[in-house]
Amino acid sequence: MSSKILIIGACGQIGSELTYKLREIHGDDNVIASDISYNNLGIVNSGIFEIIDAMDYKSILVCVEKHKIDTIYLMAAMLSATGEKYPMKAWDLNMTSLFHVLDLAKAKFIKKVFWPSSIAVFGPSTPKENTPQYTTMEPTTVYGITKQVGERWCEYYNEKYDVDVRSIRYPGIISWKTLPGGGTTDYAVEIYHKALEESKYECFLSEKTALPMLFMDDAIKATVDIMEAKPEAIKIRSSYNLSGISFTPEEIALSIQKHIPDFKMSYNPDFRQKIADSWPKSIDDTQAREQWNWKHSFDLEAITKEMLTQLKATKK
Ligand code: AKB
Repeated sequence: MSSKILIIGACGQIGSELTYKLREIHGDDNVIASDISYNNLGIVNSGIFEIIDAMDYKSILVCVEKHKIDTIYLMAAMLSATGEKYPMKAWDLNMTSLFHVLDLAKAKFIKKVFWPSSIAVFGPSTPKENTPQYTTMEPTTVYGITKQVGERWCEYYNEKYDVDVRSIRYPGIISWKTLPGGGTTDYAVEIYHKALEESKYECFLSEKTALPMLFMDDAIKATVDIMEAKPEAIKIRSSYNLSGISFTPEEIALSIQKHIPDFKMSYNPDFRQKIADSWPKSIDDTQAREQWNWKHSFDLEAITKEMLTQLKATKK
C-alpha cells in the first residue's frame, strides 16, 4: 500500500519542490499539500491542498484522520533572519509545530516524521572548517536554538516512544522555482534574479563569508533518500550533517560573471553578517554518506548554469 503523506508548509522554498517530487513518486492523490494560506497556486492546482495552521494541533489531526495520513514532513518554520526580528514568534512556531507532529507520532496517528534541522544549530564556538557531526553547539540565533532543542526532542521521542523521526541539518538551499524567505543564506538565490534583471547585486554579506550550500535537487534527493532508508540505517535520530559545496559571495559573483560578463557585485553587510559569521564554513557529513549513501551532484558551476538557464526561461 502506498504511503499517505502530509506536507506542512508546502508553499515554502523547500516544501513546494518536495511536494512536486513526492507527488511524482507516490502519485498526486497520496501527497496532501498544506500551508497556512493559498500562496503558491502551482501546489494548490496540482493535487489536494488543505489549509493547516502548524500551531494548531486540532487542524493537523483533522487532516491526518480525513486523509489517513501515515507520514508528515514538517516544513513550516521561521528562519534565522526573520527569527531575530520576532524571537518569541520564532520560538513558538518552530517548537509548537514540532511537538504537535511528534505527539501525533507518539499517539500512533502517524508512523513517520521528517523534520528539517539546519547548520544554524552550530555557533561561534563550533569548529568552522569541516564541522563534525558531534561537536560544540552553542547557537546564537533563536532559529538555531529552536533547531538544536528540536534535535534533542527528536532523539528523545525516538528513544522513549519509538517515534520514527528523521532529520537533516540543511545548509543554504539554492533554487529557482520558489524564493526562500527570511534566511541568512537567501543572498545566494537573490543574486541570480538580480544578475538577470539588473546585472548587479548588493550583497548583505561580506565578500569572504564562506557558507555551506546545496542545490535544491540535491536537497530534495537527500530528503527523499533519508525517508526511504531502512530504519536500521538511520543511526542518528537527532539530525544528520549534510554537505554539498561551500562558497563565498565573491566566488558566486565570479561564477555568474562567466555567463554575464558585465555583472557587478557590491557589498553592504547588515545584521545577517553576524549570523553568518557564527555558522560553519564547511561541513563534514561522513555519517550521512556512510549510513544512507548520501552524495551530492551539483557544484557551483553547475548550479550557476542551471539557475541562469531556468530563471531566464521563467522571466521571458
Ligand atoms: C537560513 O539561512 O536561515 C536557512 C538555514 C541555513 O537554515 N537557510
